[in-house]
Amino acid sequence: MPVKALITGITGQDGSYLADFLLAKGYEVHGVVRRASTFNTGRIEHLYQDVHENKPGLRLHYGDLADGSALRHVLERVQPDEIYNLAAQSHVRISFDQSEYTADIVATGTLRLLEAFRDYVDKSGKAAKFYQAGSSEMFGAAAPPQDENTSFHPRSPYACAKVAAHWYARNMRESYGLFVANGILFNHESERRGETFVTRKITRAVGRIKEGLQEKLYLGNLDAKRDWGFAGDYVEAMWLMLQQDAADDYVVATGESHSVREFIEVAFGHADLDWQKYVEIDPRYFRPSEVDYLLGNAGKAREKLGWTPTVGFEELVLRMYQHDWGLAIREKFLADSGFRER
Ligand code: NAP
Ligand code: F7E
Repeated sequence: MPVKALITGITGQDGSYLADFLLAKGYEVHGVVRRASTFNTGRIEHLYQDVHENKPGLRLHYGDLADGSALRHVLERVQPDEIYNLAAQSHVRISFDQSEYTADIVATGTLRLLEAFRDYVDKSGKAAKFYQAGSSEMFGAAAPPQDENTSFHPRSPYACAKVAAHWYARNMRESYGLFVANGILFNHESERRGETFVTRKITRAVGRIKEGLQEKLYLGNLDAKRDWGFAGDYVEAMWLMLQQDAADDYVVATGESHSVREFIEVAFGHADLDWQKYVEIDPRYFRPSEVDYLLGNAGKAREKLGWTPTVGFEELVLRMYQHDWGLAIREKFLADSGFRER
């Protein structure tokens, strides 16, 4: 019998890489997807198989972290061995505009799923395991380098909600002895990153500017520093956390930090463009309170999980730029052929 995993947030960046990773290991993967009026499954399209033609390794179920009874139904139906809670309103800037919603999904939504998990383990008698997607944003204003012993000082509604979710998860472990692991992941990026996060916004713009499809790139604070890794590496750390004998909390990071300005310089450098001619500051992208400097110490993950990142900063930027330049070339071809407006 294959091991069964249930992933919330499977249509997101991390969910899609985790699904790739688990399917390659022979897992039966189940994902929770939200109903939307447009397709939201683009990142997992390559994994889709028609249920009528095949016995697919990947199966999708409608659900939402706002809907506790739907989550319970999915758990009962799927009977998973491992649950990865990746679903979230994950945009920090937007969490200032939608703070109650962010709290409902990120904090209370996690609690809903944890409570459903508790009852599911109780009824099924399965030694199922739970991964909670925590974030370096929880450290916020805490001085770098940050590790598992650093105190949280969240700086946004998103980060406050992630701190609550972290403690709900930890409390579930301490109260009931359930296997609940918290990952505290620093920023991780890829060519599947949402296009409003700063790295992808930059690499998309560089490709489009190079192809003459865009003239300017408007950004906010260029001085913020982040410890950026590759998402494909980070989903392996999630899985490793659930393969241990006991549940614990782990920081996952590269141990290298760069400013937004440095990211811009490297990305525009690949296109042989002078970034100063194209980048403009638009205060609308400033945050009411900023996280200035994140730099993770993943010593515990290295020692206990045997995890190390394989993609460094320069390679990450190059990978994203090359992908997005390719997208821009296609976009230009369609525009020049009259199939699409510039
Ligand atoms: P993402 O690309 O924004 O994906 C978020 C996922 O959550 C999407 O599948 C989204 O569905 C789903 N979702 C949003 N609201 C939901 C709801 N109410 N009910 C059910 N599903 C919902 O985020 P990501 O970068 O993959 O990150 C995965 C997780 O790790 C998130 O919890 C994030 O907060 C956390 N995290 C991310 C990073 C990072 O650097 N990427 C670092 C630390 C922690 P739709 O596709 O329908 O929108
Ligand atoms: O911002 C600055 C911005 O939105 C990075 C999420 O995955 O990682 C992510 O959160 C920095 C910030 O990511 C723009 O002010 C400048 O200092 O790409 P970001 P984030 O806020 O670090 C953590 C670990 C998560 O958990 C989150 O879910 O870049 N910045 N100009 C900008 N940021 C954006 N988005 N857009 C700009 O125009």
